[in-house]
Amino acid sequence: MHKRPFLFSLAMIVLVSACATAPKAANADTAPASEAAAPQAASESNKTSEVIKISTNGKYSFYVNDVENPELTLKRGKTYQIEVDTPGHPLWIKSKDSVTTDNAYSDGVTNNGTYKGTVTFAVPADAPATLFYNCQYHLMMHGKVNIID
Ligand SMILES: [Cu+2]
Repeated sequence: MHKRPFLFSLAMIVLVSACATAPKAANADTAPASEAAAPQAASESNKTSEVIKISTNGKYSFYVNDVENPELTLKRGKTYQIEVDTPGHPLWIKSKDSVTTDNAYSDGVTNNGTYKGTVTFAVPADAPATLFYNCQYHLMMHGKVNIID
């Protein structure tokens, strides 16, 4: 007697799941051609979040995609997961290009000052046009952060 209700429930779950995913698939099939043909770059920049990986490559510089101390351009209203792997070089988002923990920019920033982990930066609508990323100890490990709309 106990087995049948269980199997029935299982069947219902499968049925409900199938129904829930069906409309999505149908929409994808009927998406307008213009939308389907949207350039890859445009859809990338329109995402609400993005991952940025920062390392040191064992040197006294920060690297993003193998570029040394690059200028970063971030958008207001977008959230960035900055994956930091820079042992010995705590990374800070700052309002002023500087060493130590001074001038940390904290609006929308979680885990600022890490060297191993993720600094999350949800760029506020009122963020200034220019910020910086800095090593806590070495001034030559730094870069400019351009904030755009
Ligand atoms: Cu450093």
